[in-house]
Amino acid sequence: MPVAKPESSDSRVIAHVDMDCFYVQVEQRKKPQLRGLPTAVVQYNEWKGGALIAVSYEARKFGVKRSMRGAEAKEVCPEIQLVQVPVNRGKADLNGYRNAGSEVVSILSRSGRCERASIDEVYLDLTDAAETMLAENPPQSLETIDEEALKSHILGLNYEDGSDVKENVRKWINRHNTDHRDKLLACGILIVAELRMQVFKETEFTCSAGIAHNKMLAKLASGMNKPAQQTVVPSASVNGLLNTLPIRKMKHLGGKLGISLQNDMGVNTVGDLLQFPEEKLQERYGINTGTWLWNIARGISGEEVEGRLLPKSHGSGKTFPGPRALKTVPAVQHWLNQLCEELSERICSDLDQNKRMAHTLTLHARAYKSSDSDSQKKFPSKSCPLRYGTAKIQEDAFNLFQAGLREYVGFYGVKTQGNHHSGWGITSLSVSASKIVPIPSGTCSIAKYFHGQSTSHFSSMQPLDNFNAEATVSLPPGSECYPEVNSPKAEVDFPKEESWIADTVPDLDLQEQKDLPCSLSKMQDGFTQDISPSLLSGCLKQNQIKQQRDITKDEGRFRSEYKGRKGKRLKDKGTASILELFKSYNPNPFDSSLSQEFKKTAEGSDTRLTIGFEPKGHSLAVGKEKPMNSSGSSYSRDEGDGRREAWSYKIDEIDQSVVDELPPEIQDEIKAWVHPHKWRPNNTVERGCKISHYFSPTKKS
Ligand code: DCP
Repeated sequence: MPVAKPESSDSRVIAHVDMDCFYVQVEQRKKPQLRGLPTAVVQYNEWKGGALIAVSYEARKFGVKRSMRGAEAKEVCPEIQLVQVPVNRGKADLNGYRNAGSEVVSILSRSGRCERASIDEVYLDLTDAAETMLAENPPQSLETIDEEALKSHILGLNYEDGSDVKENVRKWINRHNTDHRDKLLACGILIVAELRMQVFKETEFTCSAGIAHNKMLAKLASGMNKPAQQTVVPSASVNGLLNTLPIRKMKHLGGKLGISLQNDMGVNTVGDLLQFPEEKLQERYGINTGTWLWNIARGISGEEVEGRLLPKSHGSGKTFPGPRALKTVPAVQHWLNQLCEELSERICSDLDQNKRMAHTLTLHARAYKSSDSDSQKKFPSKSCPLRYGTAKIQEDAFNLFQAGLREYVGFYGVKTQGNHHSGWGITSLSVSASKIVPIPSGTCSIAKYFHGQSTSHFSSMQPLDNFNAEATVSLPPGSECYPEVNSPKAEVDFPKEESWIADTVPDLDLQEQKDLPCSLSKMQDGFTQDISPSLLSGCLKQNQIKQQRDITKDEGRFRSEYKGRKGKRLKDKGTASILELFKSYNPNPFDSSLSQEFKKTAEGSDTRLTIGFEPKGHSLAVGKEKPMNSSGSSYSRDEGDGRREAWSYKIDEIDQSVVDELPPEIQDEIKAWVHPHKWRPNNTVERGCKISHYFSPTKKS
């Protein structure tokens, strides 16, 4: 829970933009004949016409609600148009909605810092734009104010005295005798109205918005007047808004904390919190939460708009309610394969388009045991380092599942059940890729020279002990109504978003921080440890590019060289390039005892990286491993003793310029070893110089 920074919050201009009945609008754009008709989008499901997941405002007038099934909706509104969510691999395919959300984000992000909060919600920090407008082009100087801005709802403005509402809004926007903050909000009104019109013009989608001095208030306001309207919260109206607001409606207060406030403190509305001094709230709920509660009661929130246009993680899931529960391991594997295929596609396209790499694969499941008194036991979520490539993800996810199942039913239960029903059933499955970070530019510049060949990934030999238990996911109540776990809000696409998402999916960031082995967490803090080789391997495979494997000899060499060696401690954890990392280690790169190899060994607190050049085999090799004992003093390549990875590249396959990026003394050594004709006369790079070049589906190997 963020601790508020009151001083920074009250002169900002923040907007929360929320698309109206989003999936319906996407479907109506595809089929314009549906526009204006009562319409709902239903999940793929034969039972009672499927679950409604989005309902148009025309249908809402008839009493159609999201909690209904298609058949019920038909009862209250016989003319309702039910549109099925697109289906792929036997599950809902949300790509069309995701892409439509991205279209909107790209428009909104033009005018200020933009945070994509869910598939159809965005926060904008418009402070700079508003300040500039106020300085250069204040509302009073404008000849006309657009109708869309005049339709704004300004909390606290009297709309009931019979006077011309739009005229009152115009006066409010044009006020001279007001403070700087309200003047900024007036500019915000004009900017947001303009943005919403632009979104409509370019995408045909309508959206609603809240405009306030912080994210919390903007979010509360955006839902107050829908569809296609905007609501403004001047600071003078904050108390009025919060006084009567039910406490459970506040972000973070929909769960246990909200219940405790109601039951233990008698707090039913946000305004009720005002009676408690900060110390009292701190005493009861701890320093941070106590301060946070004290602040929100006053409408104070220092939460920043993050400046993030892309999701923090990707997820793919499916539920199997009632009789559709999966009862055999092969059935689970079949569905896991489908989910992993989708996940793999998405992370590869993220890599291709955004140059971002995911680092953690997590499996969540819900299960029941029919014959067990311990039926409350949750299926443990599991995670492991993510390897690129559909087959690898499928293999790892299946291993994670088996590890989870062993824990859930006990080893004996898994062994004996085979293809037969043994009293357990899986009612939901999902896989997610998280810890997504941009590829550091230095590493990218190295990666581009590797041609995707000769990769080997030892981590496929990871023992199951390396998988980490996580808190079990709890799906939202009524998830039967939403058979696909991977609805954008239920999945982990945008895990930072609202309370019910937090209730639905564990906060992977926090969980993983806690549960990952420390070596991995530390490496992820400092640098991307697994950049080009496994990455190239996975995505090139995805794109049907032929891979070669010829590493065996070099692996063997690295295995023996790793053993017992000790490097220097990693000092600069923020190093972006893998070469930078190497440069910061081992001032004496040559180890005479290594004969015709040179090595650079980097040791983090418990992870070692080694780069080597093997002249006879004309190969460059990169290795990484984890210590076998907790003291970190002994490194081993024996199976089961930790995690290790190594890659090797034939020198013919490496562009000269990759060597040019190595430390000078190493360059000299390599060049002396390598046959001169292997090098071109200058440093030109033959192939495309962007990493995306290597993942383009049309590229030939
Ligand atoms: N969604 C879903 N399952 C849910 C909730 C939502 O699949 N349980 C999807 C369908 C929605 C989209 O996410 O169209 C956005 O959800 P919102 O809660 O923002 O609702 P809408 O945009 O549909 O309507 P509103 O205009 O009330 O925001």
